[in-house]
Amino acid sequence: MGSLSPGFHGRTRAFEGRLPPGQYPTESFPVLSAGPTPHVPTDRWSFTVTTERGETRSWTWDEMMALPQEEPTVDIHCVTRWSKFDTRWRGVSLDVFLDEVDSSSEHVVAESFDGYTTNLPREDVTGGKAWLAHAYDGYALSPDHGGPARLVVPHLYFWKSAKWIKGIILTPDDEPGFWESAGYHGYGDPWREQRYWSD
Ligand SMILES: Nc1nc2c(c(=O)[nH]1)N[C@H]1C(S)=C(S)[C@@H](COP(=O)(O)O)O[C@H]1N2
Ligand SMILES: [Mo]
Repeated sequence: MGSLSPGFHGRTRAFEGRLPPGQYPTESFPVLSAGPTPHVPTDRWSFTVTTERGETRSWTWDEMMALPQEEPTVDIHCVTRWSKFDTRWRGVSLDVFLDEVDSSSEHVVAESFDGYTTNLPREDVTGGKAWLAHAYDGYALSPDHGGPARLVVPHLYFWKSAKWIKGIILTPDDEPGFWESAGYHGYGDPWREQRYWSD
């Protein structure tokens, strides 16, 4: 106990109830990428929602930036056990995009420019719970952290927050993504410690 600074105790108390089991708080912002960082210029960027019937709706960068913008401040939790409190993003609620398509699918797969995929229930990316974010802490999102735009789904482990997102596919069935096919949990609730298949 003697090795902890007084500030640490104050901080711990302020964040009481906000640290999921098995996690530790960090001030830094680690970069976790399965492969090299793709560089996607915004003039060639687009975001596409595809329905189960193959119908698509796409937005260019400028069209996306003209949509209503939100500034969520949220806690994020990585399955490698770091949690970061009060991260500040700017972007568009996924509701805005999903409201534009006609689909009865209850699952989605997020697809990224690096080939990464991750599956989520539609319920978890609607109702004000998920954003397509293009700025972090007041600045354009850096390529390492998923710029020009990434998914932010703070209530699930951070691997669900696809960096360099290029689209969302609506699927009738749950289709495991990159990490979910490799042993990570299909849903990934940090509060229930759903890290691996066996959890
Ligand atoms: N496209 C893509 N998205 C990704 C990843 C990735 O490798 N590729 N890694 C995931 C993992 S495991 C985590 S923990 C977070 C890390 O985001 P950060 O690098 O901004 O901390 O991004 C997630 N999104
Ligand atoms: Mo991760």
